[in-house]
Amino acid sequence: LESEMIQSIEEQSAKETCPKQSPLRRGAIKLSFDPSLTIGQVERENGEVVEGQYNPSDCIARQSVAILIPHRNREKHLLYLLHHLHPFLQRQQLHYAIYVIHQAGVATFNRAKLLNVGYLEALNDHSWDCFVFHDVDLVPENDHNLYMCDKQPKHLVVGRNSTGYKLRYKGYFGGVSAMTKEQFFKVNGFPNTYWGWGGEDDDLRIRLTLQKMSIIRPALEVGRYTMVFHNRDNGNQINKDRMHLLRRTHQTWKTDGLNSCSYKVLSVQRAPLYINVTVDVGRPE
Ligand code: UD2
Ligand code: MN
Repeated sequence: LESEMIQSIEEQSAKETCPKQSPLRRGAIKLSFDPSLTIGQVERENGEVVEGQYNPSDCIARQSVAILIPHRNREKHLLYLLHHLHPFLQRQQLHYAIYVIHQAGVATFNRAKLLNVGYLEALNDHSWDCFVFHDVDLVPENDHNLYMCDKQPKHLVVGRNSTGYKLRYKGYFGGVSAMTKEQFFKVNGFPNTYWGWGGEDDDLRIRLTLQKMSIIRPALEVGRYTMVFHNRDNGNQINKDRMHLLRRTHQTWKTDGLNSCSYKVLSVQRAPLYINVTVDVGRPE
């Protein structure tokens, strides 16, 4: 037994950092969305994921990445995303965990605040290097699109099916984006004060520009996503204040963000494929 232990310790220390370019990647893949897919099936396909977390066994991952998904009432989209994202991330040889931040109650949805909560709560588990803020309905089509952080904040959705795979506008930062722990901390996170649809992604863009950061993106053919079709949700009506709020971001960012994010965690469930944080984020004042 002792020699076995020594051997396993030796193997561990002999483990090398994973290569810069994972040999497991496949490039563009054809996505399928089978309406009869079940969570049990996705769990069976991902036996190496433990409580939403995965660590490559044969090399040391270059980054530890927390994927944060704001969520309410989109169970089918979540299932499709888990089905595609787990193998996708494993092919990139990342140490990662998937967090679903579930807004409790029926008050107006607050995507940005949920993502702040996700950042703060995930850091209780591990000192993640990198955070990926991820819409539940966006599925990446090409695994060369790296879910890793860089010297500058990264916007991963260059184009998607529903908008002809073109960038919507120059400063666009919505859908899926990646920031290091330090970058996100430096901008004081997202604002907490955007209730309903729209504007919160532009606010984050303004925050990082104020800190002299700039957005980088993968190549057009790599940053491709399929958005699963949906209508506007109940409880996520358009935020009519957003233009007004965006004009004030340069004054408000310091006091509206991570440092003022008050919420109540109602439960943390460690399911096989994700960590579900159910949270009461309050309601608009
Ligand atoms: C765009 C952006 C999104 C966000 C939003 C405005 C893209 C690709 N995405 O998405 O990042 O900036 O505009 O707020 O540009 N959600 C729920 N339940 C709800 C409502 C929302 O889970 O009831 C979550 C879910 O993760 C969803 C995300 O919030 O993907 C954004 O909401 P959306 O999909 O309705 O908005 P969309 O597609 O216009
Ligand atoms: Mn959407």
